[in-house]
Amino acid sequence: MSPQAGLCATLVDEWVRHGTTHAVVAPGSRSTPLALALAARREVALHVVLDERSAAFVALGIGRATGRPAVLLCTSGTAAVGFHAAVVEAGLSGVPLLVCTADRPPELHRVGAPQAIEQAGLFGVSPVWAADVDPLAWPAPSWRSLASRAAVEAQQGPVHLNLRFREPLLEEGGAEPPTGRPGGRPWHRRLAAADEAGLMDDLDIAGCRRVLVVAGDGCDPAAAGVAAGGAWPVLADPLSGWRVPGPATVAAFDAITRHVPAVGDLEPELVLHLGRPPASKALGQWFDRGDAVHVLVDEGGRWLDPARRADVYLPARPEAVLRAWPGRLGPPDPGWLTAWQRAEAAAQGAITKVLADHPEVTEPGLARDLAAQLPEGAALFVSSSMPIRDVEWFAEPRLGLRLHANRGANGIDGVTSTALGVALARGGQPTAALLGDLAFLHDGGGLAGLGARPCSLVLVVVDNHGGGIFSFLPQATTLAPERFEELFGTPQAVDLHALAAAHGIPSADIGTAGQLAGRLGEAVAAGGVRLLVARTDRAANVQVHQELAGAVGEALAGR
Ligand SMILES: Cc1ncc(C[n+]2csc(CCOP(=O)(O)OP(=O)(O)O)c2C)c(N)n1
Ligand SMILES: [Mg+2]
Repeated sequence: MSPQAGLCATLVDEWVRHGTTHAVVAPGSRSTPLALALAARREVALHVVLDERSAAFVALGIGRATGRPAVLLCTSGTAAVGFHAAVVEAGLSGVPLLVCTADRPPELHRVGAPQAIEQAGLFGVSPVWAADVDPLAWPAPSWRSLASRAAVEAQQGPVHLNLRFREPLLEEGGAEPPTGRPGGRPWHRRLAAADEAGLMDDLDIAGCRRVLVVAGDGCDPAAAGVAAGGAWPVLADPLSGWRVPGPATVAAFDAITRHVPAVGDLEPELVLHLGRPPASKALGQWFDRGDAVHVLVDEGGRWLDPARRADVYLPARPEAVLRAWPGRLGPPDPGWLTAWQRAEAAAQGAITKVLADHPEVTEPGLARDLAAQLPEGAALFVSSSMPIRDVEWFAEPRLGLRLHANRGANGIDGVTSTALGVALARGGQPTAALLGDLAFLHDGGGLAGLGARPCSLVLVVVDNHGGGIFSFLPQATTLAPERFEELFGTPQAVDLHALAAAHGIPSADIGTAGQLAGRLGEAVAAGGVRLLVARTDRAANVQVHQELAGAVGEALAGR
């Protein structure tokens, strides 16, 4: 199967599942793969119109009359420009329209190839959503999601898919699209909150008794009690504000889901993802192996689903769904919550035991202890890389701690400055930051004038002399050690105390795991800005993570 023929068959199949009934095609050669795929489906009425400007207005009229997007297709070059007037009108009127422009592949651009113009972004601000698609760059498992999202977004106005087709454009033989959702369902759907009741029947989830909640950034911390006291296990990312003590709270989900054979009784039928997904790869991979129905709830209706797994996007308040749905879905399996509670208890016990045997500072231990020992009412800003993972994976549930992290783009930049912003906004209330050494050095400019700021801020830097996260990647074991260090480990040997002193910021070492409480207490009591430095070793850090995972695995197997 050629990728582009397969992609086109998949696009059309998903669009048919979304109810597409009309396609308007302006003739041309580069658009052959999609034109043939459209012509192959009886469900789609095909209208061929020579002039692209007219074709686009015909499609606009169909969208106006039916409330559903017509597919509009042309070849590459000025043909695509001809669509522009109707796309502008569809954008301003909010008329559904699915605009597909065939394009030449990237290697034929800017070399004098015929009909090769810049088509990505051609329609400016008019499209509600756009994708520039090289079929070779999109793996087959992503095709249905791409098609489905285009159809969902096109309900609100014009969507532009720029499709970079390569020769041969005419493929022999049929192309099998990847399997779709059962029952002819589209891959994704976006529902209005009002459609929720229909959703239960449609997805056949009203009978689901093993419901799992994944709570991430985007939940309302004020509703933490609803989640923690509910009948469904809540895998609570600390950034959700819902990692509070309660019968339903599960904190050690990363460690638990690393051990698939040991967690068979924890398999959900339905997963509600509330807000942004956690960093845990183990959790995502575990979901990929299961066959649960996934529903993504986000108040802003954002597509926070990098795995393209969600059946349904529900633009609703997470806490509202958590209040309303248990009543609609019927009584949960009695053993369901208990199974997760046992797993959580076993995992937490194993983590505590392993860390108790490490009197030296470990990165997981530091994250766990810092989150536990900050005073009531404190805030903690956490930098990307291992600090946010260690807090997500090892911090225990507690009350009275607000977590913050720059997880929109996951940069390691601006960390001291963001922490300062958080601290300034909180007046004299204690704020701490858990930062990697490279992240701390990256924002060296953020130290300027910091000591004189009117706030209470304890900067805790994990100094593993470089990028510790990279030691967990295959690069660490595959590349020659010197090459790995040069490109990834990026060792640094800055005297962080001297750096702080140069800015007039008092500092101290955290020399052992047991010293954190004292140093933190002193720093918080002193107020102002302080630096605490904990030295760790990157190789030893990989080992302690492995030791923790192994211990949790054994504890789960012995439940
Ligand atoms: C602005 C920016 N540059 C580069 C990266 C890529 N990056 C991700 S983690 C990392 C290393 C971070 O090291 P450190 O802050 O010491 O944390 P550690 O990995 O040791 O936990 C880098 C360079 C990034 N995420 N953001
Ligand atoms: Mg580091």
